Amino acid sequence: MKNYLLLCGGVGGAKLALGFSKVLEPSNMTIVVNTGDDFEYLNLKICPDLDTVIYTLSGESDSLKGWGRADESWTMLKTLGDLGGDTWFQLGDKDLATHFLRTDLIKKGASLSFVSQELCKRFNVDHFILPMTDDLVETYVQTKNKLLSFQEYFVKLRCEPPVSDFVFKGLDNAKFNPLINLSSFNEIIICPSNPFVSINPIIQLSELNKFLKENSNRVSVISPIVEAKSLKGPTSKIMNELGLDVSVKTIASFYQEFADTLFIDRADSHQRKDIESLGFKVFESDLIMNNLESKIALAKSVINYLEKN
Ligand code: FO1
Repeated sequence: MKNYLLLCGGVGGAKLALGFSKVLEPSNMTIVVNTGDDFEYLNLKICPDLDTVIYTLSGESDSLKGWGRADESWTMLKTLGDLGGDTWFQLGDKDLATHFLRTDLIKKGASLSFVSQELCKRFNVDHFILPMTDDLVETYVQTKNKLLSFQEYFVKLRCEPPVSDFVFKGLDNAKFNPLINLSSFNEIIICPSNPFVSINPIIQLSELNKFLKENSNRVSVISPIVEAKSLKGPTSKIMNELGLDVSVKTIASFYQEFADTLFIDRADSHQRKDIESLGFKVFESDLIMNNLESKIALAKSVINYLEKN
């Protein structure tokens, strides 16, 4: 069995990561998660994508929303609102415990990698889930009049302002996660997460960026676009605003220097030739993951293909 490294954002990527975790042993896979969405809120260190992946693999995530915890209660949030506090970012009571624990460990000097491994242990997740870096990288969104912090754009303003660019503060000085030995992985899978805000901060980290460019024959992308629509979140809206065609071909162009295989949905079969002309090997599968079976089925089809090719 080959060794797989998954690059993952939040809700969309976590679905495929869950499928992979049901097929591969922990010794055969590691998940690297975007931390550009992390921020401080009410003096707590919040890591939405890491928590989404950990909750999803532990079976503790709210399956409807895709983020936060199942069977959540909202007493703190309601009380905070009653007292006139800020409630635009919804922190549930159970979820809060994670943020308290993480903030406390970090204040005591622990790295984000250490905290993530601790949380995995406490949530009984055996697979390795690590932040892309232990350094601070913060995603900002350039809108017409204002540079917005990512969560302000995503949650507070519900992705409404048109976007013209993204800024990843701290990226130039951030080191790719030192616990990850890139050369030990035969295959690198770019999950169907938002390429602009979830995957780009990861693949722009210089060590990983160089590795991917030099080893693009080991890198596969699972398209986040099916039939000109995002599988999850604002990917297609952002593509429109950036003047890009909402298609799997645009996804191929975006990743052209980093990857050599693109998994597309059967519904996008007609674009196969265009993508092959960009130098990609193309594999068609069912990319819509709306239940556990379809997540496992997609993971199996990706793994079966890559084990043979
Ligand atoms: N997403 C929302 O759309 N609204 C929220 O109020 C919200 C709260 C939240 C709290 C904890 C957490 O781990 C995630 C949360 N998310 C919320 C999701 C998150 O902000 C986004 O899904 C990601 O940052 C994008 O990947």
